Amino acid sequence: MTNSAPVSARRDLADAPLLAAARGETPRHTPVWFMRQAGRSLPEYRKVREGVPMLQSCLTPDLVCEITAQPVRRHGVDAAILFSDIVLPLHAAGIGLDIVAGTGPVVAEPVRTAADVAALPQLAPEQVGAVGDAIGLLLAELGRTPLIGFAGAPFTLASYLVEGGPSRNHERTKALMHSEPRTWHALLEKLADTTLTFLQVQLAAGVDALQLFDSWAGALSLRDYREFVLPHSRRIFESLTEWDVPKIHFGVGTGELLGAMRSAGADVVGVDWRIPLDTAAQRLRDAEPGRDAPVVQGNLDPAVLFAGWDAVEREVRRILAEGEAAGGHIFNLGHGVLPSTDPTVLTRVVELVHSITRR
Ligand code: 1CP
Repeated sequence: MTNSAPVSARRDLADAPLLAAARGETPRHTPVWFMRQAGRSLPEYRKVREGVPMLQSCLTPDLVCEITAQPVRRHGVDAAILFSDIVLPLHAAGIGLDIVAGTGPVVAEPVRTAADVAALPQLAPEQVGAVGDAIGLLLAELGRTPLIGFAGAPFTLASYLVEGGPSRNHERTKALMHSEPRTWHALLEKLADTTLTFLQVQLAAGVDALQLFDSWAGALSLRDYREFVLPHSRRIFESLTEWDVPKIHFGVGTGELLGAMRSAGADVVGVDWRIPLDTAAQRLRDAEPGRDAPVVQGNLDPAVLFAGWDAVEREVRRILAEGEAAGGHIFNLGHGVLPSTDPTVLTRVVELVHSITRR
């Protein structure tokens, strides 16, 4: 796919707080959005999803457009994130998997041998054409709110494929990595290609920023991350440098990996609640002393949203102060919105972040 023609489709949102913050500039207020803001915490989401399987929803452009826009309308967040899933491109490529309510992605035939890896189909752009169509609808719908596209990073996708579903310890994945490194690298190379194709379709359709989710990378030591994962995630970022949009790299429990994750080529590093943002930023500076000041995203513990407003406000203020000390900051949770979260608390968090940081 070429990168040239469709760039003109991109909206000029230079003053949007999310994009200014991601570029290291001073936005008019600290931008705020929430991972998993579209979805199960919203009654309007549950209503439109009734009777439509998850993967089918992700391939139905008007439904994707509606669900993606819902949290923007309700909360006034500074960005929309495309309603989709990290396993969608695997499904679209023809890999047998389903998203099972209450469990998550379940793979019909887990990938565990060199022959399994060789037989994995690759994604063709037209197989996710519906996602491009949904983005086209969204650019008209969202006005001046940036749209974040996303994909799963090769390690996190590999974990679902090798384990066959969600995993606590990733033991089969790590066993493959250490016992058959060539098969492992072949698998990650294929997954990186699929992720790249999925992101290029989104970029060509006009997304304003993107986030690479390596949600489960925090299960790895820095040594293993560097050897078995980083080269593949880096290839993804490097292949996208021509697209002048901010690129965010996020994982859970990645306090020890932050420097490596930025060095993959990210402009913004997502941080979970286990490490203060100013400490995270210091680690990023120490890891790459020659680079521009880091921009961090995070990191309110999603469980704190259940603790009553006084606790929420206290934590939001602490995080904003630590974000200020960090340098550039995009406010978010440290991981996704939990399904039973009261959405009115999320709206109040947006209002609070905006009112405290308005410049
Ligand atoms: O029927 C349903 O409603 C299914 C629930 C659901 C939803 C709403 C799943 C299944 N995925 C999604 C949407 C989704 N997935 C979004 C929507 C946009 C938004 O953020 O508002 C995004 C960004 C994702 C990405 C995703 N899927 C990640 C990375 C983010 C993260 O949470 O770390 C991961 C790990 C997945 C896998 C997945 N899909 C669904 C579930 C329940 C899971 C996690 C399962 C597990 O614990 O391993």
